[in-house]
Amino acid sequence: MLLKRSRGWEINQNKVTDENLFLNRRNFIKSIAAGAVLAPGFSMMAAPVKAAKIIPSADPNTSLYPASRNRSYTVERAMSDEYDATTYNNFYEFGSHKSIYRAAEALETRPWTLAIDGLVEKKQVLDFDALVHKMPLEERVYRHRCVEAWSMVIPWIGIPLANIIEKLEPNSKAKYVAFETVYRPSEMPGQRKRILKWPYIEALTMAEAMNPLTLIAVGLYGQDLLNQSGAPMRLVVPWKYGFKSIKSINKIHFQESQPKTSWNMSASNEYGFYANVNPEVDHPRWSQSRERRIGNGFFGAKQPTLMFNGYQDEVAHLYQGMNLKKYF
Ligand SMILES: Nc1nc2c(c(=O)[nH]1)N[C@H]1C(S)=C(S)[C@@H](COP(=O)(O)O)O[C@H]1N2
Ligand SMILES: [Mo]
Repeated sequence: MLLKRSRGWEINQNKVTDENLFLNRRNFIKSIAAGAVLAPGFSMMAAPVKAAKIIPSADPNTSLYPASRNRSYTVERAMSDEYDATTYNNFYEFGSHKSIYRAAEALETRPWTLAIDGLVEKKQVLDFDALVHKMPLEERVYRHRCVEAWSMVIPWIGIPLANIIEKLEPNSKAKYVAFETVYRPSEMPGQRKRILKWPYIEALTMAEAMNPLTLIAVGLYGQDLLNQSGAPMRLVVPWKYGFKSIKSINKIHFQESQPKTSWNMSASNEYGFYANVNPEVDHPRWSQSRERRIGNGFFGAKQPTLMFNGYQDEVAHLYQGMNLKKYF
């Protein structure tokens, strides 16, 4: 393919507020999604080609982006390229391969509601746009590690989950919080297949949910989330394998018992409830001691996996005294 990669984040760092640059990059990705990007000069030759379609952002909250970076959360590794982060994705609702970014355009992200129920004072249905306007947004650069042993470094924009939970007032019986992705087989072709038991469900202990690292992401690379990244809101739990970071959430449920979660139900010997990144606990079918950095090429040098994905200081206390080989 003749696609030109956008430059690395570091190079563009001081252009973070350059709206045009972002819009151009974003529209570039969206026009690939619309199937309309051609090599320059190629359009004359190919007969039935659609004109490049610029799809405007579906997000009415563009004034909220970019958000200012919280410098307490930075990563010594280089930022991943936005192109990689938005074209190499896991989102099984749209297919069990990495190139789901075109298929994900079918998801209707407005209006979007978030239902809050279970053991909580303020049971309610929130409107996403109202929520995102009420809570201050911040940017945080986090490591992102998939259980498949690849990794990226991503600048998320989001709201600490604890700030949302405090407002909802869960009662003292609530020990866990579960999250659900929308169930819309008409828009999500993967949900018409039994790859997983739909809808996708993930969960955290209350202590994990309240940890300052846990984020509800509503954007990345200075803008709102694209569908493939889990628009309009997804979880980001950077010390756990990526499958815990559930996308396109429309329900949060507080409960006393440990929720049944999608990957754990499909193969509990491979995908534990905790799923903390741990170089010493291998997946039954592959080693977790090293990881492939997306953007380095398939044969690029691998790097060592970090305990709790490098967030040991922030989260190790949550698991003190636990046998991490048993509770993996
Ligand atoms: N609803 C839903 N959320 C999901 C997934 C999914 O298939 N469906 N995949 C998970 C996995 S395995 C990973 S690694 C991350 C990938 O996030 P990214 O595509 O933004 O890198 O999303 C997670 N969230
Ligand atoms: Mo993953």
